Amino acid sequence: MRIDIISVAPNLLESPFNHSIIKRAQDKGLAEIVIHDLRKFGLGNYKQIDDTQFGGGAGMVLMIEPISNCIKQLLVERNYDEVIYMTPDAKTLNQSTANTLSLKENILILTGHYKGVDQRIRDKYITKEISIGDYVLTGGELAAAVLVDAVVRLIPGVIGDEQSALTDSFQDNLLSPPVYTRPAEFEGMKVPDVLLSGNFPKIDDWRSNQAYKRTQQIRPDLLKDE
Ligand code: 6GU
Repeated sequence: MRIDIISVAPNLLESPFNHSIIKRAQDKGLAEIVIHDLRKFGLGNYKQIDDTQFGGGAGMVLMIEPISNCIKQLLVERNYDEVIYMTPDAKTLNQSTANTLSLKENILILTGHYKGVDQRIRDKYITKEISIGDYVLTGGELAAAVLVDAVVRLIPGVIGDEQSALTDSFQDNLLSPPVYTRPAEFEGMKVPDVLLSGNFPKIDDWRSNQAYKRTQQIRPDLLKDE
């Protein structure tokens, strides 16, 4: 999968993609992530990329021309299955969206800043708008990093243990059950007997029950979704 990201703060995106599993995915050739600095497409000597909004009001708006020029240049090289705009005024990212995106070949992500982008960019180029939750970040970069992480880890071969991505919290709209490792007892705190029993059908049952109980307690809204 190829992921292009247009950003006004490319430095913010360096670290998240250059470590651990996402780095390994790129090293293995399973994902190619390329960041484009919008400033390079800025207008005039000052490389202007934003301006005050028509109609008045506080905050700067990302201008149409630099973004349009950047997108047009990228479209010369390839077509995109989705052109995604990261913005708080959109539907919230969930596992189902991540699953769907992980099957795509080419994705372009535009990260917003300030008051957002000129609406005409959204109208003309954007095929999907994504928020990562009901709170406001200073820019879309960290949100894009969250999206890319959630998507890339689902590409077959990225996570060693194939089972692992499939049994995540949310893959079945349930939170994960509690997990334990050695020692079996620490300062009087014991691991539930069932997990040490070797009775795997019973262990599966216990995990399902715990997952359901946890979901009911912490995220009852997930049980109502379907
Ligand atoms: Cl995608 N961008 C910004 N700036 N804030 C957010 C967000 C995105 N998602 C949640 N908050």
